[in-house]
Amino acid sequence: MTHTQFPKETFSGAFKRQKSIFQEQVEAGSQFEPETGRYHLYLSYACPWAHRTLIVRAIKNLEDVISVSFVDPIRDEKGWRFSSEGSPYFDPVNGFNYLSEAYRIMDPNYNMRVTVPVLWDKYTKQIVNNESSDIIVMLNDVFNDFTNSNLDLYPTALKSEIDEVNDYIYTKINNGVYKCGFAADQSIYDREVTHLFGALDSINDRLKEKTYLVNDTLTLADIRLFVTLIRFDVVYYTHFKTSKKHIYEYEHLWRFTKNLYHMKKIKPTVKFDEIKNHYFKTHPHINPSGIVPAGPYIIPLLND
Ligand SMILES: N[C@@H](CCC(=O)N[C@@H](CS)C(=O)NCC(=O)O)C(=O)O
Repeated sequence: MTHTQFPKETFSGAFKRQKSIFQEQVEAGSQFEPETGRYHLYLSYACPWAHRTLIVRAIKNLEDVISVSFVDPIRDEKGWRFSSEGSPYFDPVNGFNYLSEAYRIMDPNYNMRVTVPVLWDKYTKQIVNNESSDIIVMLNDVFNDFTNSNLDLYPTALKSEIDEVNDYIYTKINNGVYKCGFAADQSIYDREVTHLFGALDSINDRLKEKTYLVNDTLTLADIRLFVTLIRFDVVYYTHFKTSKKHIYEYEHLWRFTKNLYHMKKIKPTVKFDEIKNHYFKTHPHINPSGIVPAGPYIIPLLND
């Protein structure tokens, strides 16, 4: 059984996400100085964790400071791959064929999962960090000398509340959908789907009289929630069997999703074709035919 057939983490029946192991920081005075043109993000448009970093880079106007490239949305038995020059999935930095080559530069015996996002240092040719929750904080905090944006998505005064909301949303929603989708028995699925919809109900209530999750200002917490909600109806509802309700049936979650989706810098980061192709074609243990469903036709609903 290869790693794309059945995630290693699921053998106990319950999905456990692997801890990221490259967690260096870009920081003034460290070996990774904040600089323009030095860092690159390896991403997938399909992946919610990578999507967080793409959104923060865009809304902080860091497009000319940090370069990006994308892996092919279909992961094969060797993992995330790139294509040849001219393809949208070409690696312009290192010319890698597989993202695993970056990980093996760090450790020739690396045998854990090869994940996106990866923050790569073009100067020293190494991975700085492969944990999205670290990368989005760095993008918010340490490149401010190189951008005209004064947006602060993680203000000091709100940090503890943002962290608290993030923990809840990560465990119950961001990772909660995977726990439903990769549950290997009915009782685990039943438990996880109950937790997931309990959390969606409660976040829907939290947003009742608010536009954003914390202090009614856009923060990292909103972006972390958005990347799961925007994938929910098109993929998770069927593929991960999170089918008690659509997000468009939740008044406040849907308003929140539409609001973020329509932001000028966020909309171009959402690629539904890539999202659908990736999930439905990359997890043969839960979708052996690899057939990608036609609907739902979400864009008209988002535009409503
Ligand atoms: N902790 C990581 C998780 C990243 C992650 O799980 N990425 C998935 C794609 S959505 C991946 O690359 N999976 C590859 C695999 O499991 O083989 C983060 O948040 O950055």
